[in-house]
Amino acid sequence: MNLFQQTPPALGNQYDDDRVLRSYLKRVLPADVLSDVQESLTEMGRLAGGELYELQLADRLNEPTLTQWDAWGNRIDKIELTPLWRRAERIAAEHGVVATAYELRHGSLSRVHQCALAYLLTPSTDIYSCPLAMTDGAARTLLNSGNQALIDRAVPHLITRDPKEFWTAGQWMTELTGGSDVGLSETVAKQEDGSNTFRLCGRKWFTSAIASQMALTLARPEGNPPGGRGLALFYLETRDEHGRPRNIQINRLKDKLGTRKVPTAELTLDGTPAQLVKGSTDGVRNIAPLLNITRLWNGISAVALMRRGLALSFDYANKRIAFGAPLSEKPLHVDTLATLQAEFEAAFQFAFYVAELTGRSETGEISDDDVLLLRLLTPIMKLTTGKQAVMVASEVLESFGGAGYVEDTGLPVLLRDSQVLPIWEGTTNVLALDTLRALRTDDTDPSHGLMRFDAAVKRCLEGVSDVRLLNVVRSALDHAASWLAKGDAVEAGARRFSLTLGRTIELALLIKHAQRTLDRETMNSAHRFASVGVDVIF
Ligand code: MFK
Repeated sequence: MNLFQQTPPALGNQYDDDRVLRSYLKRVLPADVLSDVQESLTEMGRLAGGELYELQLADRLNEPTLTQWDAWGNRIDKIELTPLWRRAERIAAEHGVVATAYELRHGSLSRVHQCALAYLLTPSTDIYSCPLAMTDGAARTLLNSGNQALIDRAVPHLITRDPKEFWTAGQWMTELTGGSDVGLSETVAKQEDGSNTFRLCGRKWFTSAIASQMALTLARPEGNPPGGRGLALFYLETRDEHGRPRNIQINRLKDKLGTRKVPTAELTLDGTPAQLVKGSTDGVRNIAPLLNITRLWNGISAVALMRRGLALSFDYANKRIAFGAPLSEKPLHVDTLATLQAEFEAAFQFAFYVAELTGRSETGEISDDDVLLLRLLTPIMKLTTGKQAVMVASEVLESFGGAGYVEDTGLPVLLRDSQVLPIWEGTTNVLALDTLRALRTDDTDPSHGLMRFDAAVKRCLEGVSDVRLLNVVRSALDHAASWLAKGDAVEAGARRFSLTLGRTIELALLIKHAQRTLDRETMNSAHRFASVGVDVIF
């Protein structure tokens, strides 16, 4: 009997095949820099589309495990990672997926190079980007803190390329009292007599990637006032020289919808030794550099997952015959994918623009105005791309029909993993409120912050003559300004306002890219994105 067999979707070299990434890097990197980084990206693209993708499919049913007790009744709280994550850790270290941003081989553009590596690695590792993001954020936070002893102790481990020396870092903020309202944290820090060491006591409720060697966390030194200002930022190492937890109990691993390779845990800190990172107050403000780096990673992960889904879907469309022709020849299917592609390209330009600004802020090649712009764009980018990733992942699954709903195709995980992106590192609503706060960072009048945003958008449009596209952007900007000026129900509308800003700057960046590269496909995506619409205020 000759039964029909469907050829499954396949991946090639994920760098070579990515028109959007290659065209973007060609525009922003000087030719000598591009030629210098090309080899590392080709290699990462090869791993992502080859060895790692195969391992990912084979590792599909494996999950991290927690063993709390040994055979003799000793509490050990041992975490075992899956083979995919063990491989990912080694590759990440050797290929400098954190290190590249700190080696500064190409100045501020090193951040762009690093984000390109992360973008290629992420979708084949079931969110190994989580520990890498926190590691990167911890390195940045420690370096910004000026605490030389902790910098000397930890940063070399966080930014090394040697897998034997490489540490990852945790970011322990969330407690039962709140993942968003961190100022309610109940963990107490007691100073040991006559020493700089504190002992932390409390419960951390949602601590991602618990296999890390160190963590940055918040706790309230005894006698400090309530709220975020009364918290302090602490550094701790999770295990002693024998590998035993340092007065930390791992109560259980979370049973989550997605990110199931990430060992996310509930912890009890029972006298955990820790050191102050920077002062004994203002913990929320002091941990903010970490938040901003992980929010950048969130956006890069969002575009990376969108790209993975679309790479598989476009490939499948050439292989799947329905109603007499491949899906790639069916106008409705092609139109559907083109709309998703436009969302992805718009999100891509935004996430990498924030990477550019982040790089410039780290090397000091940035104006005061752009520092404030970066502060504003980071939450907007994170919230906008997170929503786009979920929508695109859902549509990608649908583009496969029933196969997209079946676990052993490896497709459903794309949707489950994307769903975390609008949740962790600040939900859409919390970041919408942060957007309002960031508009006021240098001034009590938020319209001044919005004028800075307007100026950034208009810079993208210099030399653009397409009246239709210009009108879409201008009308969204005008609507945002008039809505903000009205001043009523600002909090209730903050999500729609922030998403409008996000989609508007995405369109402007897409137009800029099309204009500078004269790339017809990008211009088509810009028109399609504009047609879908950027203004969601009402
Ligand atoms: C795929 C890769 C993704 C990475 C994966 C990582 C694993 C994920 C594990 C987690 O989910 S960890 C938990 C993540 N949690 C959050 O992101 C918290 C969400 N909540 C917020 O962001 C709230 O807005 C916040 C906790 C910051 C509000 O707290 P408060 O106590 O009301 O703070 P407040 O008064 O707004 O701000 C205190 C100071 O910090 C202010 O400065 P000043 O003291 O000078 O006035 C703020 O301006 C400053 N600040 C707050 N957010 C900032 C910031 N500064 C710079 N950047 C920011 N983002």
